[in-house]
Amino acid sequence: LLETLREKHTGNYKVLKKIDNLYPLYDAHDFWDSQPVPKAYDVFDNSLIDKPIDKIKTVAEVRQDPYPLPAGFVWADIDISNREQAQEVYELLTQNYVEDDDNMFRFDYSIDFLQWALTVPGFHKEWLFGVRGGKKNRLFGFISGIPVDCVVRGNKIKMAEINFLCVHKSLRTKRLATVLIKEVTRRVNLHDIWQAVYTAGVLIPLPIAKTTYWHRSLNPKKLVEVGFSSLPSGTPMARYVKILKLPTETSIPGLREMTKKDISVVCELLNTYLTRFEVHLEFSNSEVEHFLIPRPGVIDTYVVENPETKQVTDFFSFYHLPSSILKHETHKILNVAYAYYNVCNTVSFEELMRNALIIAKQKNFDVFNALDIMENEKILKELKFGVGDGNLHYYLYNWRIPELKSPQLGIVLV
Ligand code: MYA
Repeated sequence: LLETLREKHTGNYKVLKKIDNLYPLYDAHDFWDSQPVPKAYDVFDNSLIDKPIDKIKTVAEVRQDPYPLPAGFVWADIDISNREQAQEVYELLTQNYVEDDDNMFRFDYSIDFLQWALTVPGFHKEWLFGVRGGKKNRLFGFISGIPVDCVVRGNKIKMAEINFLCVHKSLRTKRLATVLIKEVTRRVNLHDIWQAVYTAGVLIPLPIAKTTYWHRSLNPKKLVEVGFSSLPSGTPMARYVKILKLPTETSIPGLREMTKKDISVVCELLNTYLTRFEVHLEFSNSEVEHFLIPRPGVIDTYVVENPETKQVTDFFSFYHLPSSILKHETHKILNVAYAYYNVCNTVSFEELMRNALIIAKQKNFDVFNALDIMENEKILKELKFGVGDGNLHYYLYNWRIPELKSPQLGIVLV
Protein backbone atom coordinates (compact mmCIF):
# COMPACT_ATOMS: atom_id res chain seq x y z
CA LEU A 1 0.00 0.00 0.00
CA LEU A 2 2.78 2.37 0.99
CA GLU A 3 4.56 1.84 -2.30
CA THR A 4 1.39 2.43 -4.35
CA LEU A 5 0.73 5.64 -2.46
CA ARG A 6 4.27 6.82 -2.91
CA GLU A 7 3.90 6.29 -6.64
CA LYS A 8 0.75 8.38 -6.63
CA HIS A 9 2.42 11.08 -4.59
CA THR A 10 3.32 13.91 -6.94
CA GLY A 11 5.35 16.01 -4.52
CA ASN A 12 2.37 18.20 -3.76
CA TYR A 13 1.27 17.41 -0.23
CA LYS A 14 -2.30 18.53 -0.96
CA VAL A 15 -2.65 15.69 -3.41
CA LEU A 16 -1.58 13.31 -0.71
CA LYS A 17 -4.14 14.71 1.72
CA LYS A 18 -7.00 13.70 -0.53
CA ILE A 19 -5.99 10.12 -0.06
CA ASP A 20 -5.27 10.56 3.64
CA ASN A 21 -7.80 7.99 4.74
CA LEU A 22 -5.89 5.42 2.74
CA TYR A 23 -2.56 6.37 4.16
CA PRO A 24 -2.05 4.65 7.46
CA LEU A 25 1.29 6.19 8.37
CA TYR A 26 0.44 9.78 7.71
CA ASP A 27 -1.54 12.34 9.71
CA ALA A 28 -2.23 15.64 8.00
CA HIS A 29 -0.44 18.58 9.64
CA ASP A 30 -1.69 21.87 8.23
CA PHE A 31 1.33 23.76 9.53
CA TRP A 32 4.14 21.23 9.54
CA ASP A 33 3.34 20.01 6.02
CA SER A 34 4.32 23.47 4.80
CA GLN A 35 7.68 23.42 6.61
CA PRO A 36 11.09 22.08 5.54
CA VAL A 37 11.02 19.01 7.77
CA PRO A 38 10.98 15.33 6.78
CA LYS A 39 7.52 13.91 6.07
CA ALA A 40 6.07 10.45 6.50
CA TYR A 41 5.35 10.32 2.79
CA ASP A 42 8.90 11.24 1.70
CA VAL A 43 10.38 8.73 -0.66
CA PHE A 44 13.73 7.62 0.72
CA ASP A 45 16.50 8.91 -1.47
CA ASN A 46 20.16 8.74 -0.49
CA SER A 47 21.01 11.86 -2.46
CA LEU A 48 18.84 13.94 -0.09
CA ILE A 49 20.65 12.87 3.09
CA ASP A 50 22.95 15.24 5.04
CA LYS A 51 21.55 18.27 3.24
CA PRO A 52 19.08 21.10 3.85
CA ILE A 53 15.50 20.27 2.87
CA ASP A 54 14.63 23.76 1.65
CA LYS A 55 16.26 25.48 -1.31
CA ILE A 56 19.24 27.62 -0.30
CA LYS A 57 18.20 31.21 0.46
CA THR A 58 19.99 34.43 1.32
CA VAL A 59 19.28 36.88 4.11
CA ALA A 60 18.07 39.38 1.48
CA GLU A 61 15.17 37.02 0.68
CA VAL A 62 13.99 36.88 4.30
CA ARG A 63 10.78 38.71 5.07
CA GLN A 64 11.68 42.02 6.76
CA ASP A 65 8.48 42.60 8.77
CA PRO A 66 7.28 40.49 11.65
CA TYR A 67 4.36 38.16 10.87
CA PRO A 68 0.94 39.69 11.56
CA LEU A 69 -0.75 38.76 14.82
CA PRO A 70 -4.48 38.51 15.57
CA ALA A 71 -6.06 41.87 16.48
CA GLY A 72 -5.28 42.92 20.05
CA PHE A 73 -1.89 41.20 20.21
CA VAL A 74 1.63 42.56 19.68
CA TRP A 75 5.12 41.11 19.51
CA ALA A 76 7.31 41.80 22.53
CA ASP A 77 11.02 41.14 22.90
CA ILE A 78 11.76 39.82 26.37
CA ASP A 79 14.80 41.03 28.28
CA ILE A 80 15.20 37.90 30.35
CA SER A 81 18.06 39.46 32.38
CA ASN A 82 15.48 41.95 33.67
CA ARG A 83 13.97 40.46 36.83
CA GLU A 84 10.43 41.73 36.15
CA GLN A 85 10.30 40.41 32.60
CA ALA A 86 11.84 37.11 33.69
CA GLN A 87 9.13 36.92 36.35
CA GLU A 88 6.46 37.29 33.63
CA VAL A 89 7.96 34.44 31.59
CA TYR A 90 8.24 32.42 34.79
CA GLU A 91 4.55 32.92 35.55
CA LEU A 92 3.45 32.07 32.00
CA LEU A 93 5.48 28.86 32.09
CA THR A 94 4.67 27.69 35.64
CA GLN A 95 0.98 28.04 34.86
CA ASN A 96 0.88 26.93 31.22
CA TYR A 97 4.00 24.94 30.23
CA VAL A 98 4.49 21.19 29.83
CA GLU A 99 2.42 18.76 31.92
CA ASP A 100 2.48 14.98 32.03
CA ASP A 101 -0.26 13.02 30.23
CA ASP A 102 -2.38 12.77 33.40
CA ASN A 103 -1.99 16.49 34.25
CA MET A 104 -0.52 15.70 37.67
CA PHE A 105 2.78 17.58 37.30
CA ARG A 106 3.90 20.71 35.44
CA PHE A 107 7.47 21.92 34.87
CA ASP A 108 8.44 24.74 37.22
CA TYR A 109 11.59 26.23 35.68
CA SER A 110 12.98 28.80 38.14
CA ILE A 111 13.85 32.35 37.10
CA ASP A 112 17.55 31.66 37.68
CA PHE A 113 17.23 28.60 35.47
CA LEU A 114 15.54 30.53 32.64
CA GLN A 115 18.22 33.21 32.78
CA TRP A 116 20.90 30.52 32.67
CA ALA A 117 19.30 28.62 29.79
CA LEU A 118 18.67 31.71 27.67
CA THR A 119 21.47 34.24 28.22
CA VAL A 120 24.17 31.99 26.79
CA PRO A 121 27.38 33.36 25.24
CA GLY A 122 26.53 35.22 22.03
CA PHE A 123 22.76 35.06 22.57
CA HIS A 124 20.54 37.27 20.42
CA LYS A 125 18.06 39.29 22.44
CA GLU A 126 15.52 39.26 19.60
CA TRP A 127 15.40 35.45 19.68
CA LEU A 128 13.73 35.65 23.10
CA PHE A 129 10.26 37.03 22.57
CA GLY A 130 6.59 36.59 23.08
CA VAL A 131 3.13 37.89 22.39
CA ARG A 132 1.39 40.44 24.60
CA GLY A 133 -2.25 41.43 24.65
CA GLY A 134 -5.31 42.43 26.63
CA LYS A 135 -5.92 45.50 28.76
CA LYS A 136 -2.96 44.75 30.99
CA ASN A 137 -0.59 43.97 28.13
CA ARG A 138 0.00 40.52 29.62
CA LEU A 139 2.29 37.89 28.16
CA PHE A 140 0.20 35.23 26.39
CA GLY A 141 2.87 33.37 24.47
CA PHE A 142 6.62 32.84 24.43
CA ILE A 143 9.33 31.14 22.36
CA SER A 144 13.13 31.21 22.56
CA GLY A 145 16.15 30.42 20.48
CA ILE A 146 19.82 30.27 21.43
CA PRO A 147 22.76 29.96 19.03
CA VAL A 148 24.61 26.63 19.05
CA ASP A 149 27.29 24.91 17.01
CA CYS A 150 25.79 21.54 16.20
CA VAL A 151 27.60 18.65 14.57
CA VAL A 152 25.32 16.29 12.65
CA ARG A 153 26.96 13.19 11.21
CA GLY A 154 30.23 15.09 10.89
CA ASN A 155 28.75 18.30 9.45
CA LYS A 156 29.25 21.32 11.71
CA ILE A 157 26.25 23.62 11.38
CA LYS A 158 25.37 26.89 13.11
CA MET A 159 21.87 26.35 14.43
CA ALA A 160 19.24 27.78 16.70
CA GLU A 161 18.20 25.62 19.63
CA ILE A 162 14.47 26.32 20.07
CA ASN A 163 12.83 25.88 23.46
CA PHE A 164 10.13 27.13 25.86
CA LEU A 165 7.38 27.43 23.25
CA CYS A 166 4.29 28.20 25.29
CA VAL A 167 0.80 29.56 24.63
CA HIS A 168 -1.47 30.56 27.50
CA LYS A 169 -4.15 27.94 28.15
CA SER A 170 -6.90 30.44 27.29
CA LEU A 171 -5.53 30.86 23.74
CA ARG A 172 -4.88 27.26 22.76
CA THR A 173 -5.74 25.69 19.36
CA LYS A 174 -5.97 29.09 17.64
CA ARG A 175 -2.76 28.55 15.61
CA LEU A 176 -0.81 31.09 17.70
CA ALA A 177 2.00 28.54 18.16
CA THR A 178 2.49 28.38 14.40
CA VAL A 179 2.90 32.17 14.22
CA LEU A 180 5.47 32.05 17.04
CA ILE A 181 7.38 29.33 15.16
CA LYS A 182 7.28 31.23 11.86
CA GLU A 183 8.42 34.41 13.58
CA VAL A 184 11.34 32.73 15.37
CA THR A 185 12.31 31.14 12.04
CA ARG A 186 12.32 34.60 10.41
CA ARG A 187 14.41 36.10 13.21
CA VAL A 188 16.89 33.21 13.06
CA ASN A 189 17.08 33.37 9.23
CA LEU A 190 17.96 37.07 9.48
CA HIS A 191 21.20 35.90 11.12
CA ASP A 192 21.90 33.70 8.08
CA ILE A 193 21.06 30.59 10.10
CA TRP A 194 18.80 28.04 8.38
CA GLN A 195 18.76 25.01 10.69
CA ALA A 196 17.38 24.39 14.17
CA VAL A 197 17.34 21.65 16.79
CA TYR A 198 14.43 21.14 19.19
CA THR A 199 12.73 18.48 21.27
CA ALA A 200 9.08 17.89 22.06
CA GLY A 201 6.91 15.29 23.73
CA VAL A 202 4.49 15.42 20.80
CA LEU A 203 5.03 13.52 17.58
CA ILE A 204 5.06 15.89 14.60
CA PRO A 205 6.76 15.57 11.18
CA LEU A 206 9.28 14.01 11.75
CA PRO A 207 11.71 13.19 14.57
CA ILE A 208 15.32 12.18 14.05
CA ALA A 209 14.96 9.99 17.15
CA LYS A 210 12.49 8.98 19.82
CA THR A 211 13.99 8.85 23.32
CA THR A 212 12.61 7.67 26.64
CA TYR A 213 12.84 9.09 30.16
CA TRP A 214 14.02 6.87 33.00
CA HIS A 215 13.57 7.75 36.68
CA ARG A 216 15.67 6.87 39.73
CA SER A 217 13.65 7.31 42.93
CA LEU A 218 15.59 9.09 45.68
CA ASN A 219 12.62 9.77 47.94
CA PRO A 220 10.37 6.78 47.21
CA LYS A 221 7.85 7.51 49.95
CA LYS A 222 7.03 10.99 48.64
CA LEU A 223 7.01 9.77 45.03
CA VAL A 224 4.41 7.16 45.89
CA GLU A 225 2.35 9.65 47.95
CA VAL A 226 2.14 12.13 45.09
CA GLY A 227 1.40 9.46 42.49
CA PHE A 228 4.70 9.82 40.62
CA SER A 229 5.44 6.15 41.17
CA SER A 230 3.46 3.24 42.52
CA LEU A 231 4.54 0.71 45.09
CA PRO A 232 5.39 -2.60 43.36
CA SER A 233 2.58 -5.00 44.23
CA GLY A 234 3.28 -7.05 47.32
CA THR A 235 6.18 -4.85 48.42
CA PRO A 236 5.69 -3.01 51.71
CA MET A 237 6.90 0.62 51.76
CA ALA A 238 9.71 -0.11 54.23
CA ARG A 239 11.14 -2.77 51.95
CA TYR A 240 10.75 -0.56 48.86
CA VAL A 241 12.64 2.24 50.64
CA LYS A 242 15.38 -0.20 51.60
CA ILE A 243 15.78 -1.52 48.05
CA LEU A 244 16.27 2.03 46.78
CA LYS A 245 18.57 3.18 49.57
CA LEU A 246 21.86 4.68 48.39
CA PRO A 247 25.17 5.00 50.25
CA THR A 248 25.22 8.30 52.16
CA GLU A 249 28.77 9.21 51.06
CA THR A 250 30.36 9.35 47.62
CA SER A 251 33.00 6.74 46.71
CA ILE A 252 35.26 8.41 44.14
CA PRO A 253 38.50 9.86 45.59
CA GLY A 254 39.11 13.44 44.44
CA LEU A 255 35.45 14.14 43.60
CA ARG A 256 34.74 17.85 44.04
CA GLU A 257 32.62 20.66 42.61
CA MET A 258 33.82 22.08 39.29
CA THR A 259 35.42 25.54 39.51
CA LYS A 260 36.58 28.09 36.94
CA LYS A 261 40.08 26.63 36.85
CA ASP A 262 38.63 23.40 35.38
CA ILE A 263 36.96 25.05 32.37
CA SER A 264 39.50 24.29 29.65
CA VAL A 265 40.13 20.68 30.70
CA VAL A 266 36.40 19.97 31.08
CA CYS A 267 35.79 21.56 27.65
CA GLU A 268 38.42 19.27 26.15
CA LEU A 269 37.02 16.17 27.89
CA LEU A 270 33.47 17.03 26.84
CA ASN A 271 34.17 17.83 23.18
CA THR A 272 36.36 14.75 22.77
CA TYR A 273 33.69 12.54 24.30
CA LEU A 274 30.83 14.02 22.26
CA THR A 275 32.47 13.22 18.90
CA ARG A 276 31.31 9.62 19.50
CA PHE A 277 27.73 10.63 18.76
CA GLU A 278 25.91 11.32 15.49
CA VAL A 279 24.36 14.56 16.75
CA HIS A 280 26.13 16.70 19.34
CA LEU A 281 27.05 20.26 20.18
CA GLU A 282 30.56 21.63 20.08
CA PHE A 283 31.32 23.75 23.13
CA SER A 284 33.66 26.73 23.43
CA ASN A 285 35.40 27.45 26.75
CA SER A 286 32.96 30.27 27.41
CA GLU A 287 30.00 27.94 26.78
CA VAL A 288 31.44 25.34 29.15
CA GLU A 289 31.85 28.09 31.73
CA HIS A 290 28.28 29.20 31.21
CA PHE A 291 26.62 25.79 31.10
CA LEU A 292 28.68 23.78 33.59
CA ILE A 293 30.01 26.03 36.36
CA PRO A 294 27.72 25.21 39.31
CA ARG A 295 24.87 27.62 40.04
CA PRO A 296 22.73 27.07 43.12
CA GLY A 297 19.30 25.75 42.19
CA VAL A 298 20.23 25.44 38.51
CA ILE A 299 23.22 23.24 37.65
CA ASP A 300 25.63 21.02 39.54
CA THR A 301 28.89 19.78 38.07
CA TYR A 302 31.41 17.59 39.89
CA VAL A 303 34.85 16.74 38.55
CA VAL A 304 37.17 13.89 39.49
CA GLU A 305 40.62 15.26 40.30
CA ASN A 306 43.36 12.69 40.70
CA PRO A 307 44.61 13.30 44.28
CA GLU A 308 48.26 12.76 43.24
CA THR A 309 48.59 14.27 39.77
CA LYS A 310 45.83 16.88 40.31
CA GLN A 311 44.66 16.03 36.79
CA VAL A 312 40.89 16.35 36.17
CA THR A 313 39.83 13.23 34.32
CA ASP A 314 36.07 12.72 34.64
CA PHE A 315 32.96 14.72 35.47
CA PHE A 316 29.21 14.51 35.87
CA SER A 317 26.52 17.17 35.84
CA PHE A 318 22.80 17.48 36.42
CA TYR A 319 20.34 20.35 36.18
CA HIS A 320 17.59 21.28 38.61
CA LEU A 321 14.07 21.30 37.18
CA PRO A 322 11.33 20.98 39.78
CA SER A 323 7.73 20.25 38.83
CA SER A 324 4.61 21.67 40.47
CA ILE A 325 2.50 18.90 41.96
CA LEU A 326 -0.99 19.82 40.79
CA LYS A 327 -3.24 17.46 42.73
CA HIS A 328 -1.85 16.88 46.22
CA GLU A 329 -2.98 18.49 49.48
CA THR A 330 0.41 18.93 51.13
CA HIS A 331 3.18 18.15 48.65
CA LYS A 332 3.40 21.04 46.18
CA ILE A 333 6.86 20.69 44.61
CA LEU A 334 8.71 17.69 43.22
CA ASN A 335 12.48 18.24 43.31
CA VAL A 336 13.89 16.70 40.17
CA ALA A 337 17.49 16.41 38.97
CA TYR A 338 18.10 15.72 35.27
CA ALA A 339 21.25 14.03 33.95
CA TYR A 340 23.15 16.52 31.78
CA TYR A 341 26.66 15.81 30.43
CA ASN A 342 28.75 13.03 31.98
CA VAL A 343 32.19 11.85 30.93
CA CYS A 344 34.17 9.02 32.49
CA ASN A 345 37.76 8.04 31.82
CA THR A 346 39.23 6.68 35.06
CA VAL A 347 36.13 5.41 36.85
CA SER A 348 33.35 3.25 35.45
CA PHE A 349 30.28 5.03 34.11
CA GLU A 350 28.23 3.17 36.69
CA GLU A 351 30.34 4.41 39.58
CA LEU A 352 30.33 7.96 38.22
CA MET A 353 26.55 8.01 37.96
CA ARG A 354 26.07 6.33 41.34
CA ASN A 355 28.05 9.21 42.80
CA ALA A 356 25.79 11.65 40.93
CA LEU A 357 22.78 9.95 42.55
CA ILE A 358 24.39 10.14 46.00
CA ILE A 359 25.04 13.87 45.62
CA ALA A 360 21.51 14.43 44.32
CA LYS A 361 20.14 12.57 47.34
CA GLN A 362 22.33 14.64 49.68
CA LYS A 363 20.87 17.75 48.02
CA ASN A 364 17.34 16.61 48.78
CA PHE A 365 16.16 15.74 45.27
CA ASP A 366 13.16 13.42 45.12
CA VAL A 367 14.03 11.79 41.80
CA PHE A 368 16.86 11.72 39.25
CA ASN A 369 15.78 11.60 35.60
CA ALA A 370 17.83 10.53 32.61
CA LEU A 371 17.08 9.97 28.94
CA ASP A 372 18.27 6.79 27.24
CA ILE A 373 20.69 8.89 25.14
CA MET A 374 24.51 8.81 25.00
CA GLU A 375 25.68 5.86 27.10
CA ASN A 376 22.98 6.21 29.74
CA GLU A 377 21.25 2.99 28.72
CA LYS A 378 24.24 0.97 29.94
CA ILE A 379 23.74 1.94 33.60
CA LEU A 380 20.03 2.64 34.00
CA LYS A 381 18.96 -0.84 35.08
CA GLU A 382 21.99 -1.45 37.28
CA LEU A 383 21.40 1.83 39.13
CA LYS A 384 17.69 1.02 39.65
CA PHE A 385 16.17 3.52 37.28
CA GLY A 386 12.67 2.58 36.18
CA VAL A 387 11.43 3.27 32.67
CA GLY A 388 8.95 6.14 32.48
CA ASP A 389 5.94 6.59 30.23
CA GLY A 390 7.26 9.86 28.78
CA ASN A 391 8.90 10.05 25.37
CA LEU A 392 10.94 12.92 24.09
CA HIS A 393 11.28 13.32 20.32
CA TYR A 394 14.35 15.02 18.87
CA TYR A 395 13.94 17.16 15.74
CA LEU A 396 16.09 18.97 13.22
CA TYR A 397 14.59 21.79 11.14
CA ASN A 398 15.64 21.95 7.49
CA TRP A 399 18.23 19.15 7.60
CA ARG A 400 17.64 15.57 6.58
CA ILE A 401 19.34 12.53 8.09
CA PRO A 402 18.33 8.89 8.46
CA GLU A 403 16.48 8.07 11.67
CA LEU A 404 18.73 7.52 14.71
CA LYS A 405 18.56 5.42 17.87
CA SER A 406 18.69 7.20 21.24
CA PRO A 407 22.28 6.14 22.07
CA GLN A 408 23.45 7.88 18.89
CA LEU A 409 22.39 11.24 20.34
CA GLY A 410 24.94 13.29 22.26
CA ILE A 411 22.86 16.40 22.92
CA VAL A 412 20.76 17.42 25.93
CA LEU A 413 18.18 20.20 25.68
CA VAL A 414 17.09 21.53 29.06
S1 MYA B 1 8.52 21.79 23.19
C1 MYA B 1 7.43 22.37 24.47
C2 MYA B 1 6.15 22.85 23.89
N1 MYA B 1 5.32 23.47 24.91
C3 MYA B 1 4.37 22.82 25.60
O1 MYA B 1 4.10 21.68 25.39
C4 MYA B 1 3.68 23.67 26.65
C5 MYA B 1 2.21 23.41 26.76
N2 MYA B 1 1.58 23.58 25.48
C6 MYA B 1 1.41 24.76 24.84
O2 MYA B 1 1.80 25.82 25.30
C7 MYA B 1 0.71 24.71 23.49
O3 MYA B 1 -0.06 23.54 23.40
C8 MYA B 1 1.69 24.78 22.29
C9 MYA B 1 0.91 24.60 21.00
C10 MYA B 1 2.37 26.15 22.29
C11 MYA B 1 2.75 23.69 22.36
N3 MYA B 1 6.30 21.83 18.83
O4 MYA B 1 -1.29 27.21 18.19
P1 MYA B 1 -1.83 25.86 17.88
C12 MYA B 1 1.84 22.20 16.37
C13 MYA B 1 6.05 22.16 17.55
O5 MYA B 1 -3.27 25.81 17.46
P2 MYA B 1 -1.61 25.12 20.65
C14 MYA B 1 9.34 23.20 22.67
O6 MYA B 1 9.32 24.21 23.30
C15 MYA B 1 0.69 21.26 16.07
O7 MYA B 1 1.20 20.02 15.57
N4 MYA B 1 4.81 22.20 17.03
O8 MYA B 1 -1.60 24.81 19.06
C16 MYA B 1 10.08 23.11 21.34
C17 MYA B 1 -0.09 22.05 15.04
O9 MYA B 1 0.55 22.00 13.78
P3 MYA B 1 -0.04 21.00 12.64
C18 MYA B 1 3.78 21.94 17.86
O10 MYA B 1 -1.84 23.83 21.32
C19 MYA B 1 9.30 23.87 20.33
C20 MYA B 1 0.08 23.47 15.54
O11 MYA B 1 1.23 23.48 16.42
C21 MYA B 1 3.98 21.62 19.20
O12 MYA B 1 -2.48 26.26 20.97
C22 MYA B 1 9.82 23.71 18.93
C23 MYA B 1 -1.14 23.91 16.33
O13 MYA B 1 -0.92 25.22 16.73
C24 MYA B 1 5.30 21.57 19.67
N5 MYA B 1 5.58 21.26 20.93
O14 MYA B 1 -0.10 25.54 20.95
C25 MYA B 1 9.04 24.51 17.92
N6 MYA B 1 2.77 21.42 19.77
O15 MYA B 1 -1.44 21.45 12.33
C26 MYA B 1 9.46 24.25 16.51
C27 MYA B 1 1.86 21.61 18.82
O16 MYA B 1 0.88 21.12 11.49
C28 MYA B 1 10.72 24.99 16.14
N7 MYA B 1 2.47 21.92 17.67
O17 MYA B 1 -0.02 19.61 13.26
C29 MYA B 1 11.06 24.81 14.70
C30 MYA B 1 12.36 25.49 14.31
C31 MYA B 1 12.16 26.98 14.21
C32 MYA B 1 13.44 27.73 13.94
C33 MYA B 1 14.02 27.44 12.60
C34 MYA B 1 15.29 28.30 12.30
C35 MYA B 1 15.90 27.92 11.09
